[in-house]
Amino acid sequence: MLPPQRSAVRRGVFGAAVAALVVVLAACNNQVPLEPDRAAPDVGIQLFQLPWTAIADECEQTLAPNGFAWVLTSPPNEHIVRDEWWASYQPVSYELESRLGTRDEFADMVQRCDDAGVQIIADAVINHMTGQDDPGVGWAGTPYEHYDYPDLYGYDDFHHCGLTANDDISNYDDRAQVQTCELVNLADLDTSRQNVRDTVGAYLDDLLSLGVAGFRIDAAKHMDAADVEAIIVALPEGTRIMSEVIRGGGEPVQPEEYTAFGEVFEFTYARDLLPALASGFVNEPETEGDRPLHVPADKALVFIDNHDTERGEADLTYRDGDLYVIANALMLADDYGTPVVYSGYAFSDRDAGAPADDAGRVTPVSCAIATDLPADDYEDGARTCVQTWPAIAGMLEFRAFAMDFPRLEGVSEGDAYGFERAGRGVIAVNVGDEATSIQIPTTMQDGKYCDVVSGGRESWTNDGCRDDEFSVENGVATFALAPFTAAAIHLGTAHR
Ligand code: LM2
Ligand code: CA
Repeated sequence: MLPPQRSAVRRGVFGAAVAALVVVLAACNNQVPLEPDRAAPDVGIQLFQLPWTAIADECEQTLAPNGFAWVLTSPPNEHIVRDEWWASYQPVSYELESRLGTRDEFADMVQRCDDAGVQIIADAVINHMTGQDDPGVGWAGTPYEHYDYPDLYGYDDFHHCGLTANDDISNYDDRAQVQTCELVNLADLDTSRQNVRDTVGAYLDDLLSLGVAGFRIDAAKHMDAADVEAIIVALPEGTRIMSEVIRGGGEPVQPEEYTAFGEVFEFTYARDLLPALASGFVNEPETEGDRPLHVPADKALVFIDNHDTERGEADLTYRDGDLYVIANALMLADDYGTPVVYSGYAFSDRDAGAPADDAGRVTPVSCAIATDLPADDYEDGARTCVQTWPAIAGMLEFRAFAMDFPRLEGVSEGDAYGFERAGRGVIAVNVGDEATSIQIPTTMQDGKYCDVVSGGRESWTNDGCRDDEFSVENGVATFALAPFTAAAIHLGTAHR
């Protein structure tokens, strides 16, 4: 027997020879290329309550390698001093000092992420200031009162709607209430005033000067779309705008009002998908033309959950392991909208902030060395590290190979479902609690393909598949699937 080192060398040489042979054979027989073109990355990820230094590390170590295009951060500006995560949503000033890091750390993160090819989208809380009735002092030391923020805003810069007893929104069927009364007592900025627009604009410009690519507009529904637009048009062209407009059936304020100047988060997407998955079936979406009750695909940001819905309406979250993976896989394989993956931390108390030091600074945690994910059980406060789940990275790879090719009609077989991205990849899921098999017609060449859900990114090695392998025979892809699993193959995982 050879000493281990030599045998490793031998295998290396042998492997390289086999790889070369495969390339030559493929070329001779005019078979599928092993490296078809990849589309430019488009998928974003929300890294909820993660400090700037940690996001910079993620950009370099996990996000860029796994093919993410951009990160949505939590709000970067000065906020009230409280332990709950939602302190971030009560602005005291626009100084870039928060429990997630300093201005310098934020600037350094933007730079490092940019260098790694990952853009930063900042969460912009511009509808309101704090919800505190008593005077206080913010995280960076700025004193404030409910309707008085030094050098920024005074009493007249806020709406005092006079439409409800305490000026709080109580009726979402009333446009004036939704946009000029207070959302849970948060002092509501009068964004029709030019000085308010200018002050907000100066804050956004400051973030742009540090290199951010754009903004999530928090609570956009609570601002007149014309006001948001007036703020946005003053920004440099190309600034990416993602308005958060929670669709409410029958409500007067609809997401469509906000698409003229940017993208919107389309809450309907998860609402269509998740309840069905959770009860064991998959809704075949309308794939001809626009999807009903959805904004046009090029305006839509789609997501399985976010920091609000994982504490509320989302039927599937990190807690649901397998089904959550299936939901994300279906989203990433889909041809509607731009997917936003969500990565937060485990919690049992909806208010609990991310783990922090004695001074209240949130603890930076790296996901680069996380393994065996998703975990069956996360301890409260543990980061879910969704960006490193092999299934997620594998599906981003699938998307890169398949996203520019049409989504074909789905196939259902019992609790299994799947579809092809024409000629480029096939995904199949089993949302039932029994093993099953499904056959999906495909124009992909006959042959063997490695699964990217179990095997992750680069699931094909010279030694074979890292995990599951599926075949296409006579134009049909066959997937034998364990309960609650997804599988996906694409041209880049072809081998023979
Ligand atoms: C959002 N989008 O429109 C954010 O995504 C969401 O997370 C924010 O709510 C909300 N809008 C305001 O920016 C969170 C959180 C609330 C929290 C607020 C303000 O979900 O629970 O409200 O941030 O921090 C908290 C208390 C609430 C209290 C309010 C004002 O839960 O009871 O109202 O602060 O002190 C009296
Ligand atoms: Ca408002």
